[in-house]
Amino acid sequence: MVLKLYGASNSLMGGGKAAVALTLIEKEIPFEFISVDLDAGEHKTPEFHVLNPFGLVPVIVDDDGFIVYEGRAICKYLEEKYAGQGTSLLPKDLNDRTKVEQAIFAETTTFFPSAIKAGAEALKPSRGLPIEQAVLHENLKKISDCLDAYEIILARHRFLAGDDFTLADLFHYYVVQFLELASIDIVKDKGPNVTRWWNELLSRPSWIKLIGDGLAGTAWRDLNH
Ligand SMILES: N[C@@H](CCC(=O)N[C@@H](CS)C(=O)NCC(=O)O)C(=O)O
Repeated sequence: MVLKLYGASNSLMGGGKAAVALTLIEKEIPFEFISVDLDAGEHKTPEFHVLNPFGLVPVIVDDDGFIVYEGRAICKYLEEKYAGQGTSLLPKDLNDRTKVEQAIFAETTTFFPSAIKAGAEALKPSRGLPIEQAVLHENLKKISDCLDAYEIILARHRFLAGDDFTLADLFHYYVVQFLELASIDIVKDKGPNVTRWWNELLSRPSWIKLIGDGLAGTAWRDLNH
């Protein structure tokens, strides 16, 4: 049985779907994408709650039947299980690994929540709702402050936790397309190192392949061939 990735059927390569799909590609793990129609409530059925009691995507069912949900946990599991193949995304050395963990906590607790709140606010008019400017600005400021800290870090090395691309960088793909959809350019007017790093994420070959091939339903199958 090939590993199955359950993710939202919409074309937006966002949330955990992006991070998990990118990890699968980086790790050269064959997988089948199972499209879940969130609008139709396919993730709220008793059958889906067997996969994830929280009724959320992404979820994977590994080739041995092992089920994992929570995007970041899935990526870590894949890295550890398939440590010997593809890109290495977590160092073994304790200090190096702790640098990755610290960058992941900063992403998860600071960068990600601000990006989600800013994007959601900016997209309100598409749902016929007015933007609450104070909320938008508060969260844009939080992103900006976070990127100022990243600027100091990225002046020291190429990626967030050293000179190698790791899960700490990869988790930022959770919001790349969401921010684009909301027309929020987070690196506009930011420092040279943050801009270099962000552009490097956007032009990473695995990401280009994912958005190029992955957005159309049928093309998902091509990723594995
Ligand atoms: N903490 C979870 C969040 C999962 C999540 O919120 N997934 C969204 C799609 S990106 C979802 O399933 N939304 C459907 C809903 O809220 O009903 C993770 O990182 O995997």
